[in-house]
Amino acid sequence: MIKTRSVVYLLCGIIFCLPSAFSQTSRPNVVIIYADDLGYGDVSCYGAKKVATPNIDRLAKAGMRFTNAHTTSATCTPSRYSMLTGEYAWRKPGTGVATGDAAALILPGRSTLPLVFQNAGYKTGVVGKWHLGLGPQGGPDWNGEIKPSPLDIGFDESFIMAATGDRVPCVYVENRRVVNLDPADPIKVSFKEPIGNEPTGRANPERLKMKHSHGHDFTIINGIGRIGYMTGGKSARWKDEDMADIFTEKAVSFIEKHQAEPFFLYFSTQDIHVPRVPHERFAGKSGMGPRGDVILQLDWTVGQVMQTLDRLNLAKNTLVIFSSDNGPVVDDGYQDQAVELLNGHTPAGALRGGKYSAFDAGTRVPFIVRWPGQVKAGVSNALVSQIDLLASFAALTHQTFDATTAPDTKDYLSAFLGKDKKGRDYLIEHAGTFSIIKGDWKYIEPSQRAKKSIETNTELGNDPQPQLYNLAKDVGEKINLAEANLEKVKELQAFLKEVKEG
Ligand code: NG6
Ligand code: CA
Repeated sequence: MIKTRSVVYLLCGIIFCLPSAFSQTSRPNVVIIYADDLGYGDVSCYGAKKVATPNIDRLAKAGMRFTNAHTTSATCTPSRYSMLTGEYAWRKPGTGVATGDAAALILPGRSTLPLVFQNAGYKTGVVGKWHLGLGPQGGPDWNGEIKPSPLDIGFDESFIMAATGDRVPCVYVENRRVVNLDPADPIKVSFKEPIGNEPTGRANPERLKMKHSHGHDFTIINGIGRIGYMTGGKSARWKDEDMADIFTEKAVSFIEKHQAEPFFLYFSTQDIHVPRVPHERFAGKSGMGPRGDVILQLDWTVGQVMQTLDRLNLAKNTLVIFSSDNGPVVDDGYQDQAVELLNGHTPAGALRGGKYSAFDAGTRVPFIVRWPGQVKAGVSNALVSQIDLLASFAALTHQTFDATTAPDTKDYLSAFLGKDKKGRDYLIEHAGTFSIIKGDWKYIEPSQRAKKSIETNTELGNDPQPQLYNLAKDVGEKINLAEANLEKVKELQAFLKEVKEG
């Protein structure tokens, strides 16, 4: 009798608990804070000693810190393309680093990460760096309506810069329009030939407040030479020093505005990409020059988002991801003393290579997931890829997606939530050259490309010979074991071929 009664109580309990448990755990707010060019070793919770990132550390302390999380590519555009579409960028030609006037790379009519959330009834927003092209073939009309834009592929609201801080046009785009544009002073942009007669870094170096070390010698905007020519749009031009404040303010107001409904915010910071121009609150504060200062600024940004979630009582029901789009680079084209003032800091931690590299520092990045009550605090060594966020969040929010347009994303939700500590069986990295990680092994395909970038002083991981590393024993990829393990090389070669053709 007692037994029957307790079973009945138990069943009633389950039935009554279900709706609330279901809604709590299947519709959390989701915020992805996506840093630019932040290396595995650039934050203190990943071992940095020379620079402190207390807010990012606090996020890590309350959440799961991943040690083996990857972007799909060692540069921005392809990493973001893969994360937002669930398709490896290398399957689609033209997804390398995009120019500032590139046409939209992600077109309407396919599954996307924001669309998964939109279909699940979320309000969706993107703030910060886009770098996935805008407008039709031939590029966007900067002086008119910008379409396609993020609004056409799943975002309800958008406040972005088109490409990068170092590429023209140096203006913000809100939804379909350039912000503060004076129609009497139209914007023209060219990446091919000079337009207008504004000074350039090449012709007028005396006008620069930050000199270039390589490239970046076209139109000077705010005292900084950029990639590409721009004329007009004077009232719309950004001031680099204020950019972190402006993007953070937009991210915070998006959260405030949608606090009463589920929301998804893709907050893609311009920090710590070049040009590194901190606000005066951070300038000179790290002792490592602008590169260190913008790490402090990035940490402040993360703190502002966390404070907002606390203030609005949303922290508990918000899943926050913090990560980066590719590995670190020290000299990426400006003389900003990043090299001289590094002061023993190791942006890639114990990893080899960096941004642009087939070695692991190219794609292995900080990755933190915080979701109080749902994700235990700790460290996970699971092998995870940002490409799987689409399928995993579709699983979380009980949505389906079109696997023909998003063929490479897989549901690894339980790995992202820190429950499955193994993650993927294999993972593909791309830096022009392909690599595959499977179990403890990493294979880098033979490549005739340069072994080193002289400009950025990065080991690119290319070698005409096959490379095989045991990451469990040799995370720094120092000892090439290919010759002694030809069977393993063959196995991974065949497997990589299969994935490429699949
Ligand atoms: C390179 C730029 C580099 C950076 C990179 C893109 C030069 C010499 N170098 O071509 O400064 O802008 O493109 O970086 O122009 S990413 O993080 O957006 O992929
Ligand atoms: Ca980047």
